[in-house]
Amino acid sequence: MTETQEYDVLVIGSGFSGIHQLINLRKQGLTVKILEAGSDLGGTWYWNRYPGARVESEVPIYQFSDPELWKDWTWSERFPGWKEIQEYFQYVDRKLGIKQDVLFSSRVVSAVWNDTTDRWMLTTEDGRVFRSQFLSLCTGVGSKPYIPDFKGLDTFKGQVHHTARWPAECNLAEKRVGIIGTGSTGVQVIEEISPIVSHLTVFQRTPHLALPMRQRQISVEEQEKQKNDIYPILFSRRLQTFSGLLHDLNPKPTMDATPEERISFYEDKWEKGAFHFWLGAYKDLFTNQQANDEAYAFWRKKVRERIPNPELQEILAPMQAPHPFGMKQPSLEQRYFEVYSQPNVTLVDIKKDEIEEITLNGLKISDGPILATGFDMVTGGITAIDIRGQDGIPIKEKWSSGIRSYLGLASATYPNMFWIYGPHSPASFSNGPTTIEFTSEWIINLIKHMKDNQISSVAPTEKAQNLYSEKVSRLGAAGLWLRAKRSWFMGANIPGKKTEMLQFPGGVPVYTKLCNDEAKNGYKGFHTKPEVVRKKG
Ligand code: NA7
Repeated sequence: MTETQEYDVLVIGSGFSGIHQLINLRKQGLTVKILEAGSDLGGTWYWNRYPGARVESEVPIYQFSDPELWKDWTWSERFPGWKEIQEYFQYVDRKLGIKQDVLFSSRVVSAVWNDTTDRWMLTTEDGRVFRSQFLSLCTGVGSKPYIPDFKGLDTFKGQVHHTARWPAECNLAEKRVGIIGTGSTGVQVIEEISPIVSHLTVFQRTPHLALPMRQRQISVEEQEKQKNDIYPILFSRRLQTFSGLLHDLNPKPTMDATPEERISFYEDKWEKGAFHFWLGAYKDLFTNQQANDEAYAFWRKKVRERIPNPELQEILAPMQAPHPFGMKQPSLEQRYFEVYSQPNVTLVDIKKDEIEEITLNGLKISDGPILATGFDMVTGGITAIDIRGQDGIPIKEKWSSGIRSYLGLASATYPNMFWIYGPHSPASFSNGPTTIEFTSEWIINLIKHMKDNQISSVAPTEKAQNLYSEKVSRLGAAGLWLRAKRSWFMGANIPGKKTEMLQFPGGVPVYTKLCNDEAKNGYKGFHTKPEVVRKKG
């Protein structure tokens, strides 16, 4: 029998969220341990090492804002790849000694709350037990890979790899490769491997309405100048825009602009690249079908210009939009639409004839398929753990009929449990580090408040939770989100998962105001239990 280890806070996951929690909770004099399933730091950047994996938020705002962590770090590109981001996490460790407080290869399988002692008890896959007053879920939005139930997959003789479980050694040169899935991941893999494989067959169910990345190298000199002049300004600007990026939505209704104005606006966004054409668009793109159609027509024209073959044009950028633009996550591409003109690439439109069975002959790929089929997004990392709160009901069961949260960071009956960059938070509608740093600091301030006021535990009230959860649903219903079939934004990519808005779609400033008001009002949306009650218990 191993001895139970006791901490003030147990954090699950060592990506941006977990590391931010560790660094800043330690500053409060609290004992903290991170339990991490992987064997190194990085979270999503540890797991997603498939060819071409690259962040879609740009530097410098895609990093920690603490000057200690940027003053002598330089990036090489506007959108760094996974290797460079992994190196960044090693740098953060060298600076602040992160790994000393992380237990790697420690997958948490259960977390059970004891309402008498006000402690969480966590158990890992290999049977180790840990106890803490606070539980911080930093499991990320895409930590549970989704593999569709393809008949014949388990008997398939070739190699099959899900992109988020990419093997360290995998040489695709001269191989005949197939890829299922053309989401953000699929786009990146396809671009990267198409020049090296002997043949690539892409199985597309839904065309991907990708946007130009406009990648570029960034020099040390450029970054040094920016560090002196504007880094702190850029980091604070992040909290003022809808998306936590540096650009913002345009409040003007699309159809109020003249056709010339509109085209010039779209051209400008297109040239800037990245998410400017999406999260810097006319705001009614998200709510008005006509406005959305205008944006799609521009996108289609731009993309078709890059595809000489009319048949391919119709599969990749159809006349009829596959779904409202931006209601499924648009990826950032570098040469995606040119790939299909290569002689070694075949595009198979499986829209009408979905792949049900993986067979060597059926797919006509001799060296096995890559599964870029996504994740049980946003909730999957949390519901994969058997988490039981005051009433003993697993969170997976509780959320089967819909996520219940207060402020996208806590849930009633699960005291002293918080999550970062997860369900009902702005999560992927925002630049990761923006929402992560804000939420992490907010949680730490609440813990500080509890310590200062001898509070042993807090949990959202049902009333506050209902109001907030209804707000997320209402904001979701006001958009065109539901018109996009199988979108992970709505949980609709996973068969059987409830279709609902998984993230807060109201923008970062609205979200942060709700959270800040709650703190200013003395955390009235939470039940509190004083220390003294716990001691008697
Ligand atoms: P996504 O965006 O969920 O994409 C998954 C892709 O896999 C998508 O093209 C799906 O087609 C396809 N898919 C899923 N199931 C099947 C079946 N059964 N048959 C054929 N094709 C299928 O996941 P990603 O990993 O690309 O991206 C996830 C997020 O991670 C991304 O948005 C970034 O924020 C980071 P569909 O569109 O459903 O027709």
